[in-house]
Amino acid sequence: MKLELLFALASASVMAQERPNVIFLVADDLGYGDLGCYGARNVDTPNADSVAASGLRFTNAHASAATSTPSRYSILTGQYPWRKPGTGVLPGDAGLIIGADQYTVARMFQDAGYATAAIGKWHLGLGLRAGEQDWNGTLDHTPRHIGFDYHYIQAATADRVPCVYIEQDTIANRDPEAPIEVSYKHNFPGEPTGRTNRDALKLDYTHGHDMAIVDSISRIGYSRGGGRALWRDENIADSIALHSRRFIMEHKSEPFFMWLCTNDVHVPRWPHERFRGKSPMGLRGDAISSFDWTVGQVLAALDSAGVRDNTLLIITSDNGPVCDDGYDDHAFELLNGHQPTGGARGDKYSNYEGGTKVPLIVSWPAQVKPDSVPVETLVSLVDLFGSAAALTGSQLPEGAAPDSRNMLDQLLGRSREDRPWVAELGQLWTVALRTPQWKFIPAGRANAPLLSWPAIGHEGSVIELGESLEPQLFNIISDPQETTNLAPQMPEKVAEMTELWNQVVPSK
Ligand code: NG6
Ligand code: CA
Repeated sequence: MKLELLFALASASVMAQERPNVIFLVADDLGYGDLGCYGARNVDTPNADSVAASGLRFTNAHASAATSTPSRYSILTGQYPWRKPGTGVLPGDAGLIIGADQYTVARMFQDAGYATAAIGKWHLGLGLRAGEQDWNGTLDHTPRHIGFDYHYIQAATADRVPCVYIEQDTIANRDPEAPIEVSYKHNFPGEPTGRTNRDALKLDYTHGHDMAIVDSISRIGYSRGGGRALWRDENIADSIALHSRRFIMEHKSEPFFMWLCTNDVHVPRWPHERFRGKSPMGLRGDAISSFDWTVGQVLAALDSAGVRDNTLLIITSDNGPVCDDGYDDHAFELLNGHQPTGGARGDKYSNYEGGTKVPLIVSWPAQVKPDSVPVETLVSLVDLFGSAAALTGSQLPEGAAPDSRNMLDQLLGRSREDRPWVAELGQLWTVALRTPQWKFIPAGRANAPLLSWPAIGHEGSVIELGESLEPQLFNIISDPQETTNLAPQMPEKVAEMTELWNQVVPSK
């Protein structure tokens, strides 16, 4: 072999080794204020805090939607959810909303030579046709078809049936004696529901969630069967951690990308006994402890695989926090001074900052110098795709990740240049715009400022959606809690923000 060729091969293999592993560790409904390093009270999160101490902690990071499905859709595809119909919160029998022809961040990593995995909460649909999945056979359109080599996932959320894990297109630990049936239209004859058997539930519901009973908790949707494949809620964090550790160990000698989504801290919150009573905040606080334990498991696996230094670990959340999300776990009553949004107005679902402002921690010991000063740069999770493409030096196909920018320098602490604006989708499909200084919520279609569920009236169940028939404008620098709508007195600013909105939000 020629000497030059040998050199070329040697340096290519050094390159291959140097490419960092990448983990997007995405919590569910974890608020900006829910981690110790972001000022949480009453709950300890030593693992997440240690990751922050080893890297960067962002204080102005935003999800592009205030609920899971649209937020996750935008991270994986680099396209805003409002550009594609059907990207709202999905039932558990929805078809996969990302087509095989859509270029995902996972596909990009795959093309760059990475092993790829999706582990944990999915909530982007499964199968080609909604409601027609062959749950007991092989699913025909899954994460495997959109760029993930491996998956071990919950179809939707823990509060939606089917309550089983899907691994490589089939139900994990499938019970041939107990095939599972799923319906979002009707109950199966003779099956108890939350409505009919409310007294038997170990966790009562406050709204919705009164259908199929699995593990003594009633859910959204109906199902029957499942047998030993059904999960037990208290073991979900363990199952997800186990499979992510395994994936890390199996791929320690090649670059890998892991889309690791915890079930914590989404409802129903039913963490393992060993987390119980860890915080005076009840089940929601204990679910935060459980989330932090998962972070610790990932760190331990990276350490024992010897790859921690060269792993880019990004910890964030899909949307803002909520206390009462349909189960009677007293999350609101037990806050004891803790502020899940870190003091921002609104919660999950909201166009106010509480809906989409998220924690964002970036650690890559080999390349990112730790900084104890928080990073205030305005960033959006929609840019993880474009930034990851820059990291791997990938050329994206025409039209891929249309809304995603390369913000790698910002994410690695090499630039403090703000994104000029970030866009945030609320529950009622209104898109708000944030610039470094201003927050603009255009006039909505309805005067529905509050999301309050029938038959419950306690304070913690009322969510401000931020929707109004009038435009709203806030000076985020001087009024971070969005208390004073400046729109009536600043028509020129409103016109300027409206013009920007018209340029960047509607589909082209
Ligand atoms: C809502 C559910 C809520 C939660 C949410 C999705 C009711 C009454 N509420 O419809 O409990 O599941 O959908 O949350 O059913 S997300 O984090 O996955 O977007
Ligand atoms: Ca969520």
